[in-house]
Amino acid sequence: MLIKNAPDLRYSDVTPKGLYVRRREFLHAAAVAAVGGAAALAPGAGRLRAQGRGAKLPNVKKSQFSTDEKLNSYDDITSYNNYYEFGTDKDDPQRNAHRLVTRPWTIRVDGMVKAPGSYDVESFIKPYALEERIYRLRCVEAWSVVIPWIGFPLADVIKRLEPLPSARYVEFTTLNDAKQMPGVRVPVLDWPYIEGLRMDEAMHPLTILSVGLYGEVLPNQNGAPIRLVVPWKYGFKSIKSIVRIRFTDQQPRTAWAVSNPREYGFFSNVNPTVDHPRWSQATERRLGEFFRRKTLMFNGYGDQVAQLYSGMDLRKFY
Ligand SMILES: Nc1nc2c(c(=O)[nH]1)N[C@H]1C(S)=C(S)[C@@H](COP(=O)(O)O)O[C@H]1N2
Ligand SMILES: [Mo]
Repeated sequence: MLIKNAPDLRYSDVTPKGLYVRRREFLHAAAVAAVGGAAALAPGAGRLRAQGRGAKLPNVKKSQFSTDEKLNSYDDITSYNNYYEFGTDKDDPQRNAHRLVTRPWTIRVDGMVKAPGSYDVESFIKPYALEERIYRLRCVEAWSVVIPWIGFPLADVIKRLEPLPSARYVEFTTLNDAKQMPGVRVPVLDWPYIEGLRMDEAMHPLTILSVGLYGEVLPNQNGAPIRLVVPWKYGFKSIKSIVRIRFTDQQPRTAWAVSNPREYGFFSNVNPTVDHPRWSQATERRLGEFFRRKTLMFNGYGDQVAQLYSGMDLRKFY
């Protein structure tokens, strides 16, 4: 039996939650490092989190659009990330994203829209009721995760902003600040990170802007304070830490398609029958699982979204 110190207080009674969670992880990480070997390299294996967990988000409704698949753990979702502004290794975002200052945060809305202007993120999100949306996310690199996002439909935002009838696409831009984001000093992409959707894709009820996950404010490594989530497309369409939303009649020049047009198209719908030039897209590894799974057309959301692409050759428009 453990001999307790007097007074009989647990560490958690006297320490802010963020600190003791980190201390526990530090002890766990130290133990894993001492054991060494493969365990230390497994995704999410007790790596140090850059930050404590976020503030709880109140009044979150459940959604009929959620999958009932097993969720990935908070640790998987926040320690194995792609966010190249903070480095290209999967654990760079969780180590570096604490440098991002997410309040105050301004979102510029411009282009073909009735209500252009700059909005503080707090007032930008205020009109919308928060929902939990449990979605699969399929990275183009053939791994996937199930994430309990919190957010609201992008369609509601677009209706409120009132794009002009001439607007056919929405373009999104991520912050580009070398002082906070060490990765943008490296020319892996033509910064800033830009993504875009056709207007009907942006208005689809599955498309959301997310401000949280697992009941809490979005961790920086997952794209705080606000990011896009488009569950039937490869993960790179789901752009993080948005500072600009632009309505346009031209197809946006998205960062990945500009950097390598042969490998990354504008549409980027999950499609197990169209391989990436350097690897197969037929199967994927769900984080935390050993055996590979078959990748599903439109990431399993075909019943809801296939009609958006009727008559389009999805080999040509990849
Ligand atoms: N600004 C920005 N957004 C981004 C990325 C990025 O590097 N920069 N990576 C994308 C990729 S490739 C994926 S798979 C998802 C990963 O989201 P997650 O880390 O929240 O799981 O974010 C996407 N959004
Ligand atoms: Mo990705």
